[in-house]
Amino acid sequence: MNRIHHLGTLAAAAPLCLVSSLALAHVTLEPQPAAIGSTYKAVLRVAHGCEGEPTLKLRVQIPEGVIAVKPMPKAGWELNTVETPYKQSYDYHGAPTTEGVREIVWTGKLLDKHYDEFVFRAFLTDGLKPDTMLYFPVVQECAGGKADRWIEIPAEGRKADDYKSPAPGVRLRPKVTD
Ligand SMILES: [Cu+2]
Repeated sequence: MNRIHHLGTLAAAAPLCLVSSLALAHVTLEPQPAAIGSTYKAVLRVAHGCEGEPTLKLRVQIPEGVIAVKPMPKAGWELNTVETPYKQSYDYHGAPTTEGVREIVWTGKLLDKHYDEFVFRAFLTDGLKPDTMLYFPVVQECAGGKADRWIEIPAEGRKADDYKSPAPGVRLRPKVTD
């Protein structure tokens, strides 16, 4: 995962990342991988704005099967959540859980020349499939009405690198049993 970020940065005027194969240059998630049946501390990394414009809002969609989501408040950023019922009831440490955060919205300002991280924690329920990628689509809204929609979910057998605006994802590993 040790790839060079944005070779294109030196080519200043060009819209960055449009044809980049450098997945880490977009909005990405770490750490990797994450174990099913555990609480995952997700760190969303925002590497740049939209074609040079500062980021003003980050909207993160929580996929089904990911519950008990709690975003970490961030100094200088307004934090909102959208809470709706899940498609089914999930077991969360023995308690049936039927609703929770499905979308996180941070509103603030991040210049294109800066880097920042947005954190939330989430429980990865047993029904998720090991050895697959779990995607969290993100919409990045920027100044000047610009936006980057990191919502492309790679098809089976393809990688984030194959797409222009891949959703950030985390590889799932099997539940740890003892
Ligand atoms: Cu990028």
